[in-house]
Amino acid sequence: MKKLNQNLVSVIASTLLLTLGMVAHGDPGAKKPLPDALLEVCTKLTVISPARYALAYIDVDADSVFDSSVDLLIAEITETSGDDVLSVGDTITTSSYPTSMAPCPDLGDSECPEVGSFLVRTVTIPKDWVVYDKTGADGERTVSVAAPSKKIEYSWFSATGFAEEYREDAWRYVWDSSVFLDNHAILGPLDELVVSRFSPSRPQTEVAPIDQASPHDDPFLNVEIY
Ligand SMILES: [Ca+2]
Ligand SMILES: [Ca+2]
Repeated sequence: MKKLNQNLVSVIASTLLLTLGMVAHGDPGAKKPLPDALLEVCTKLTVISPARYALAYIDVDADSVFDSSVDLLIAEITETSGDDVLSVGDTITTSSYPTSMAPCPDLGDSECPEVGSFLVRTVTIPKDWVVYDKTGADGERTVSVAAPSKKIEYSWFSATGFAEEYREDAWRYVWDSSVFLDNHAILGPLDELVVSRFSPSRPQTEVAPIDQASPHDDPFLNVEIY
């Protein structure tokens, strides 16, 4: 995450220097006085994406790289609290989810018919929630965000040496969980997909549990922790 923030600072610095440099050298395209130039810089800063701490997505073109113009966001956490570390006040954003293990039959084509939509798309992590980012002995990274007593929990698990998983759980009278899991190293190689309409992001479509034995890194789910 530090690397990502350093990149952000680098972009900000470059933009600032470029704009001020144009003003200082009387560039004919930069006739605005300095305050307007600074305003222009501030406008540019607002469109730079905030740092991202965890990401789950459907890799529509199966290239293992998240491109928001092609791939489909499942869920992410981004920096919105202003402290540049994963913390309360950051934002969970959810969007789409796979309803089958092969939601995009024509890879490379952005058509991806077997997807559902979450109804609750944005959560600013409240002050009394617990946030953690840990690395297990097996190298697996986990980012998890939970309400008190874990009555609501969102979790991202990275792939290294274990499973790749995004899940969200809610406790009312029973556990209502939506689970997207690719390549469980101990149980499998096993992929699992189950969607409950009462998990925290309120998926529009329920999906009964689907399992498949697959040793591959399948594109219905990719998880990155930064
Ligand atoms: Ca991709
Ligand atoms: Ca933060």
